Amino acid sequence: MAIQRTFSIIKPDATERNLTGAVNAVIEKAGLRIIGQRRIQMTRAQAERFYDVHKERPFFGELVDFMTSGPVVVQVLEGENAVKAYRDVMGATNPADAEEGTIRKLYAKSIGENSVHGSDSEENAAIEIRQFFSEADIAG
Ligand code: YYY
Ligand code: MG
Repeated sequence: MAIQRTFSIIKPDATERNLTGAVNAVIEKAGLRIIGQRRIQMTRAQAERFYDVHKERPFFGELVDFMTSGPVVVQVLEGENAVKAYRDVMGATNPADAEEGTIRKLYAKSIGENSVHGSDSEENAAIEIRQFFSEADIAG
C-alpha cells in the first residue's frame, strides 16, 4: 500500500476538554504524521457543506450545531494506508462499540460528540483536505 493522505478533525468535545495533544499522541503512535494542522471556528456554512452527504439524516441539525459549538482542529495526516489506518485508530462511530485503545473508546462522550472525524475514502480525503487546506499549508 502506498503512502496516503487523510483528513482529520478534532471535534469541539475534545478541544473543550483540552485533548488536542492527547489525540495527537494516539495519532502519532499509530504511525501517522500530522503534516497540516489548524485550529478554527467552523461556520454553519462550512459545517453544512462538510457534512452535506448527511443532510437528509435526522441528526443533521444537531451535528451542525455541535460542529459549530466550539473550536475544532483540522488536520492532514500522512502515512501508509492512512485512510484505513486512521479509521482503525479512531474506532467505531459509537464509542460504546469502539475497540480498546481507540480515540473514540478513550475520549468520545457519545455517538454525536465522538471527538474525531476521519475521511472514509481516499477520494473523500482529497475533497475534504481541499475544503480546509491549501498545499502551501501542508508539509510532508
Ligand atoms: O464517519 P463517522 O464519523 O464514523 O460516522 P458517519 O456515519 O459518517 O456520521 C458522521 C457523524 O454524524 C458522526 O461522527 C456523528 C454523527 N452521527 C450522529 O450524531 N448520530 C448517528 N446515528 C450517526 C452519526
Ligand atoms: Mg463519516
